[in-house]
Amino acid sequence: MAVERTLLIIKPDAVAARNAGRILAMIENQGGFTVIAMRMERLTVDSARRFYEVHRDRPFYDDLVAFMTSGPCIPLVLERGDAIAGLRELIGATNPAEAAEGTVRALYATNVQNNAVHASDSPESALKEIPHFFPEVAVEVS
Ligand code: IDP
Ligand code: MG
Repeated sequence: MAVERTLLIIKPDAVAARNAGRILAMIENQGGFTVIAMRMERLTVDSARRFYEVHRDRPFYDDLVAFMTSGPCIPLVLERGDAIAGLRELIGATNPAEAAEGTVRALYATNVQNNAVHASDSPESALKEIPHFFPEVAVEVS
């Protein structure tokens, strides 16, 4: 199982609800991920639009950008064997109503938009998303 790096964002809803510490504890203790980089920042509209570029034609795009810029978020780079698929499993389905019991989104998401966290969905996404926030951090594990 290859050691990988992936991007997690603790979204503005989870930060505002003071769930960041609980989510990070799940990531470290239950998920076994190592934190490689972490910062708190409030996204600019330009940065959020570029980050979610793939969704620009979806009806929820403008609302998503407004939500993601509504307050500070916490982007992190995480490392583990099979990190990309493993983190997606730990966070659960996009819609908390469909998220498996015990997943981050089942526990901390409010609805399909305000769903507590983002995680890269593939190696191709991680390759773009890690440098979006952390250009100084290597994507590949050496
Ligand atoms: P993901 O975050 O599980 O990868 P995506 O389909 O890539 O889900 O959507 C990106 C983000 O856009 C979601 O995490 C959520 O915040 C928002 N979103 C997705 N689908 C909807 C929707 O149907 N209505 C409102 N917001 C949505
Ligand atoms: Mg996605």
